[in-house]
Amino acid sequence: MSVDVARSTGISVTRIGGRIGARIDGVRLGGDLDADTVARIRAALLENKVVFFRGQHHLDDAGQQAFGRLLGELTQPHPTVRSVGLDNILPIDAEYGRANSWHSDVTFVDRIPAFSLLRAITIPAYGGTTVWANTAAAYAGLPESLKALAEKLWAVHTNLYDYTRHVDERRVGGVDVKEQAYRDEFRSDVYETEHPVVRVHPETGERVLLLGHFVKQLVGLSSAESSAIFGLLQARVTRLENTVRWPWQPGDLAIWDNRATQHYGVADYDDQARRLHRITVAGTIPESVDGVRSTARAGDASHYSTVD
Ligand SMILES: O=C(O)CCC(=O)C(=O)O
Ligand SMILES: [Fe+2]
Repeated sequence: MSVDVARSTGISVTRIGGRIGARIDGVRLGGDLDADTVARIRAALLENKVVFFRGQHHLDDAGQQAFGRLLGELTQPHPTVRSVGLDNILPIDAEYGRANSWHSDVTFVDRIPAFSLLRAITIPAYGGTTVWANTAAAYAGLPESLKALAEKLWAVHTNLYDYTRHVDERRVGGVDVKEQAYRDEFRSDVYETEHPVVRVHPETGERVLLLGHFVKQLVGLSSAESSAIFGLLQARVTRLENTVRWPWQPGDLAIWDNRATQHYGVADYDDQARRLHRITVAGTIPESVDGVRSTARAGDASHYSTVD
């Protein structure tokens, strides 16, 4: 475990996993943080892929957004889900659905968000943790043969794909009305984007695997071939050694580098209430190792976030 105390700001960064995850202490988050502290948080985030802050009870939606803007321009809450949004906030509420499948956020558009900031509001008495996986470490750990294969592959990501496969087991045979309305809205506009399976991270230069549950098919392969190769590479991402799990408390804030991680909300809290508020910082359009950019095949995400 490494503890690194910054001279000027007094914040400390403590690793909590071998490949991903750090807790940051000694900082009160808000829109008024000095540039040095923001730079240290950003550096810790890029290095550890997900960082956690405890005890940020003073933060409200406005404070979360003001802090988020120090990391970059915020996106709209979501490309299609608007009715539940407050300003730039997307509520993540057990009432609407459960994100219990591995994904990076919003990969079905061309401009994948750079960072997601999730703040705990109502947390169940047991269960409801979230797990993150490091997609840069997953790439780095591949044998040369699989790196070479992955670098040549492209994948079609869509918001239509597979969403219904992840029905909460309690509701098999009938999806609850609120949840169905949320899903219908989620799919109200169809987005389809071709992304490279290996992306060059725009800030760190690392190569990362860009996969997750919005992938529909690998370009030029049959469905059977796509699922076999997707399964092989995705399993490298989600290996337990490659992950960190966070037990939420009210007042926690997590920030992840959405370009270098996937995450999974563990749906093991029965009927208890659970609510968190998410904002996302705008990102750029991915580039392959050959410098070829992702292409939108359907849907225009220009209202969601601007790209340079
Ligand atoms: O509910 C969770 O733990 C994860 C939710 C999620 O996928 C997100 O906030 O992007
Ligand atoms: Fe997510």
